Amino acid sequence: MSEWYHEFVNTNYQPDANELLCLFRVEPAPGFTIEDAAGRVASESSVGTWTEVTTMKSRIRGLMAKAYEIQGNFVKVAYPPALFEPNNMPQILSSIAGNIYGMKAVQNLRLEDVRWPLGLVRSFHGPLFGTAGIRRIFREKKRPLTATVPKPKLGLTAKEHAKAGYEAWVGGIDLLKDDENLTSQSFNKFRERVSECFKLRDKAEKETGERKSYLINVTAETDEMRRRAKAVANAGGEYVMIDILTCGWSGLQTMREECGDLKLAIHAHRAFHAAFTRSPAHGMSMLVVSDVARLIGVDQLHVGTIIGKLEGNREEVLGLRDNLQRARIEADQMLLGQDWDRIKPVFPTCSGGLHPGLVPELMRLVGSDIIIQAGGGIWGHPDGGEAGAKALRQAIDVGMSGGNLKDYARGHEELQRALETWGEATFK
Ligand code: CAP
Ligand code: MG
Repeated sequence: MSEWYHEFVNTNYQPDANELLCLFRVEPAPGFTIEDAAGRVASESSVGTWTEVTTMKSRIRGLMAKAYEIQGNFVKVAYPPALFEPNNMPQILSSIAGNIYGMKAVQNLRLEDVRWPLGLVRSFHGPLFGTAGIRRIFREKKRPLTATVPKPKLGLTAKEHAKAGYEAWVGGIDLLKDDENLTSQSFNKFRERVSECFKLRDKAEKETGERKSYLINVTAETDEMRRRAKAVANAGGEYVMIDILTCGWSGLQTMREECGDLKLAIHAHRAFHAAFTRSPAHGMSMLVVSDVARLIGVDQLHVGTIIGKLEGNREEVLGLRDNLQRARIEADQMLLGQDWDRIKPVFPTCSGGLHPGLVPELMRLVGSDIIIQAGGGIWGHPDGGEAGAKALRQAIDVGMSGGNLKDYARGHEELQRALETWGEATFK
């Protein structure tokens, strides 16, 4: 019995629109050609294994994936749709992002992009609200929405957390946000945090006349997440926040169902992504993560800042923004293209090391149809959180008008103090 991996390579093959396509960056291990590696990737991610088997049937040949294009280290593979169970993301990823990463024949392997056929796209919900629905909640059509995470990340009590939220809300912030590692620890219990924060949220709304909300982190065991989401809905909340990668795609699919029933928006935090998205040689691109999150149906997702404290260059951040917001992605050398059909846009969230001195530049680079999250950039303000919040809104005013930060700061004390503390920056 010989290996049959090469039967999964056919560079004359023309995939059809119903097939799922993957773009892989493949680095063969010593002793293997790119064709060897490409055949193994297509085989082991569809129906094959290391040897021919007597149980093979001619009809199953129709399910074989095909490596149909090899350019340098880039390999495109086409997958017949019957390989996949509609609306079952873990199954799909166990195929196209499963065992293949561990094969000896590849030194490194990275899934760069996926084109999802309409049959699969229509089996997923997509976002419940999406960008437009979220903007309707806040009755805010143009400017970036704002969010803040009270810092330090952990240790504040529920009362202290709520008080910080109140200061930020009356200072002009739209969204209070929990940190990715704050759930229901002894010093800040979830249900106490719900009652304390929504009480002060209602007070801040009355005083400011603006809609205010809270990205409360419900990350936990799945049934507990559902119970926590119910508690948020009962308290009049509009959102839950979920650490989508540490929870896993099954948990997220369950929560999309639950939030659909409860009419709650989902803010997706991507903690853990850099463990497999950062290496350009091995893992999965954040672009594919954003596909999966949009299909399952989060309303907001972190995309990076280009100019903040966390990695993510201009090309990546703008690529994520476009992939989340556009109805259609055109194919090019590194993109397979995507028709997002009726799947709503996801609100890109820029977060990580942001402060007022960076905001106009961030908006020049990424635009204003974003959510801007600043934690340290508000709670590090020398005059406290409310002043920090005001400084952030003032910086956004500069970004919207295209004005000059220093000039505007002369008439705005909070911004002036922020610039004295952190300065301003431009992207070269
Ligand atoms: C930002 C943050 C966010 C990161 C997530 C933090 O705090 O709360 O979790 O932005 O990264 O814990 O670092 P600061 P990303 O505003 O104080 O920096 O947005 O890249 O997913
Ligand atoms: Mg955080």
